[in-house]
Amino acid sequence: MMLYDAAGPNPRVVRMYLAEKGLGVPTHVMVLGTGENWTPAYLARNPLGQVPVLETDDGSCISETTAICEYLEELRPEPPLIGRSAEERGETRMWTRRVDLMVCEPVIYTHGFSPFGARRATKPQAAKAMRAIAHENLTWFDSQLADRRFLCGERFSLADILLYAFLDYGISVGQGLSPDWTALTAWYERTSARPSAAASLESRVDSMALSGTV
Ligand SMILES: N[C@@H](CCC(=O)N[C@@H](CS)C(=O)NCC(=O)O)C(=O)O
Repeated sequence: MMLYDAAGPNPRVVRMYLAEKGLGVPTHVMVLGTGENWTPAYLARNPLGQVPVLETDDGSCISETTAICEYLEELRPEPPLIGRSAEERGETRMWTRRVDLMVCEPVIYTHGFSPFGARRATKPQAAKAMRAIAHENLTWFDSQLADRRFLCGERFSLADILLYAFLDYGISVGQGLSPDWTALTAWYERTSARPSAAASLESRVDSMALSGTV
């Protein structure tokens, strides 16, 4: 098994997920923008040239962040980050999908440039609108978190990891937390206090390349 990792919020989701599980996976850290992710060898792993990619022991390549986490969850269900029952899994996937569509997509475009080099489609003229959409959607998440500890109630899940990685990324590119978002800010602080938040920081990428235990 090999994780193709790099800077950016999507790979961070996988690192944070692995840290929550206490799992190590052999990791190849790529430097986006140098062209390493656009070589024929890498495009054979993911024709979109994006990270993360998880290459499994039989040579299959899984890309798309949440699909990688779903795959790992099947191999190592404990501690559960998607759910123990069909109902819990349904609830986690509902929130994960909402975060993906309502937060990840607008947040990634809010700064109007690509930190990953020229290939990633960016629309500087859309940045302002994307920032407004992200703000509106995060205001809705703030309202939803008013009466719960995590997105799935008491249960910390993949949906929280996804939201956290993209909020933190947003903060790093100037889309900070609004002072009006008291519930979301409390949730952010709760999640930041988890060891997996620090363990998944980019400065810690090398230490994630542990001996494979999956
Ligand atoms: N939908 C993909 C998005 C992956 C993605 O955009 N990854 C960024 C890093 S956060 C990347 O590889 N960018 C390089 C590029 O687009 O050329 C996922 O869920 O994994």
